[in-house]
Order: sequence, then structure tokens, then C-alpha cells
Amino acid sequence: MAFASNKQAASGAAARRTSADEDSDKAVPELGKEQELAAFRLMLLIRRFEEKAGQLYGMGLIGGFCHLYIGQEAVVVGMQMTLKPGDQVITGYRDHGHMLACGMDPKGVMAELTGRRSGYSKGKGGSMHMFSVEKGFYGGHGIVGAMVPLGTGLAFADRYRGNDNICLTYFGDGAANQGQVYEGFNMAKLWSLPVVYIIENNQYGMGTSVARASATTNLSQRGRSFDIPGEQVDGMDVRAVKAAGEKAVKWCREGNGPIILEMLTYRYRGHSMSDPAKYRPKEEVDKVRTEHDPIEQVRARLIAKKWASEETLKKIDSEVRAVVNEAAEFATHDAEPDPSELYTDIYQ
Ligand SMILES: Cc1ncc(C[n+]2csc(CCOP(=O)(O)OP(=O)(O)O)c2C)c(N)n1
Ligand SMILES: [Mg+2]
Repeated sequence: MAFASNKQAASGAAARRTSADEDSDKAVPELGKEQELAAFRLMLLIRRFEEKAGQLYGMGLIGGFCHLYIGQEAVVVGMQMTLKPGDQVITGYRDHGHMLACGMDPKGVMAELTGRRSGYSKGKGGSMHMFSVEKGFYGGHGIVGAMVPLGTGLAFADRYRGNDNICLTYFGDGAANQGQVYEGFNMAKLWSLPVVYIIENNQYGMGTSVARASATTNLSQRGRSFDIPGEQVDGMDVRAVKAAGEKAVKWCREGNGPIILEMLTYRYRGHSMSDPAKYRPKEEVDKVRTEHDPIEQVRARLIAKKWASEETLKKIDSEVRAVVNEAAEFATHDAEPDPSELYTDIYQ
């Protein structure tokens, strides 16, 4: 059953899907064994990393803002499978998953969260301010919607330089109501820029559901005034994300201009670490977790197809946990930045 239609029953909100969407769900292209295993490992790395970040935050070892990506892992992992070196990724503050998917070092990300000198921004940026040009990751932006003109600008640079890179620009359902988003859309279409706009519709902007905040809830259609095509995708199914991502990336790379993918997904935790999420019933979260969890879906397929045994999957989990524990160990023992760093890397 389609994720979004279930969700609608659960929350009384969210995007409405048509029977054509339901039909196309049945035809989700399968992944091969190696890809399923790779998706399982990477989604699990993001989940375990975020769980650990939540723990360290609770222990007072991470300060400032911290927005966890738990529940949304299939979006970034499926999309990353469609990229080539040189492509760019930009997103908002819910960004740890994107960094790990881009191949950034979990130690460097965790050390930035704990404010240590080996962090990606020398411990001076924290959760929302990390970048890796080497891995094609351009942040990490705290201003809602700001990544849209910035990502459009990255795509403009690609067009200007005449390379065949594309830019994935991720933003949320809340951000989709921001004015600057539409200024970006206009320029992207006008100049046929190679940008895939990925709306991560996790059903809430802070404590407000999409239905309460948005005049129209099918966000994939938000590019209509600019003639930018869009599609809704089951963002809990990594296979569906990858299939839609491949088509969109090809469209962009072939010079057809921007395209929108609305990923129907869900965040399991509150907006940030300081949000107890009292605006939604616990049953709503439980229902998504038990019926649509992106990692459990892959696990079930791997077992059903006999592509992996329970033991193999447990082993992958313990390998992933070891990577995350090592990152946490590093991030809690590394030194803090030297006070002399206060005046470096800033505009004076
Ligand atoms: C311009 C601006 N307005 C308001 C805020 C406060 N704010 C931070 S996150 C957020 C909600 C955004 O929701 P969404 O785009 O759905 O992303 P999600 O948190 O669900 O990933 C708001 C209103 C901000 N950071 N920037
Ligand atoms: Mg949201």
C-alpha cells in the first residue's frame, strides 16, 4: 500500500495521491543484491549516527541546535545512488544524513557536533555549518529556504563552466512556502539550470502540519507557474527514490532544466532536540515506524530473497555501530579549538 495514503488516514493531512500513483507503486523497480545491501548499510549508518548524536546531546556533550534525520534515510540514500563525482548537494539544517551519504567522515561530522578542533569547521560551526567541497557537500543552512537560491546558484556555476554536473537542492515542506524558493525556480527555468529540487515532505514544519500551513498540499506541483515538472515519490522506499532520482538526474544532465521531486517521508523525532513533539499523537509515529520504516523494508526484502541471513544483517549492524562508537569516542576526546581560532575564518 502506498505510504502517503496510509499516512493521510493516520494524520488526516499530507499529500493526496491518485490511483495512477498507486498503480505506479506496484511497478517500483527492484534493486540488485549489492545495491540493497549498500542501501541497508548506509541507511543504518545514518540511523545509528543520529541515535548517538541524540545521546551525546542528552549528555550535554553537543550544544546548540541539533536536528535529527531519523525516519527520512531512504531519501538521501536513494538520491545519492544516482550521482556521479562532481555533482553537488545542498540542504538545510537537518543535514547529518546528507553529509554521511556524500561520504564525509563520521568522525569529522561528530567532532563538529561536539565542537572539537578536528570537526569539519574546526569545531566552530556545529550541526548546521559543515561543508566539504571535496565531497560535493555545500551545507547545512539554518535559514529556511535559503538553500534554494544557493543551490540554484551552484547549478548556474555548472552551466557557466560548461561541465555536466548537476546540483541536488533539498528543502522541506515548510520551506516550500518561502518566497525565495520561487525566485530560484524562475531563474532555474529561465536559464535551464541543472538542478533537481527535492522537497523532503516530512509532514511537519516545526510543530505545524502541511495541511495547516499550506494552501495546496501537493508540493510536487509547486513549479507549475514556471513550467517545471514535478512528481510525488514514496520517500520511505529507497527503490522508488532511486528510480525517480535517476529519471530526474538524467533530465537535468541532458540540459532540460530544473525538475522537482516531492519525497513523501516522515521524521520520527521532534523538529530539534528541544521539541517533545506534543502536536501529533504517538500512534501516528508508531504506525509509520511499524508499517513503513525505510530500513525495515530493505531488511525484509533481503531476508525474503535470501540475499542475506539475519546473522549477516546483525553483523552489518555491529560494524556500523563500531564506526559510530569510534566517531563518538574521537569526538569526545579531541581537543577544543584553540582560543586563537576565534578570529580565523571570518570576515573582518
Ligand atoms: C527564514 C526562516 N524563517 C523561520 C525559521 C525558523 N524555522 C526553523 S526550521 C522551521 C521549519 C521548517 O520546516 P521544513 O521546511 O518542513 O523542514 P523540516 O524541519 O521539516 O526538515 C522554521 C520555521 C528559520 N530558520 N528561517
Ligand atoms: Mg518538514
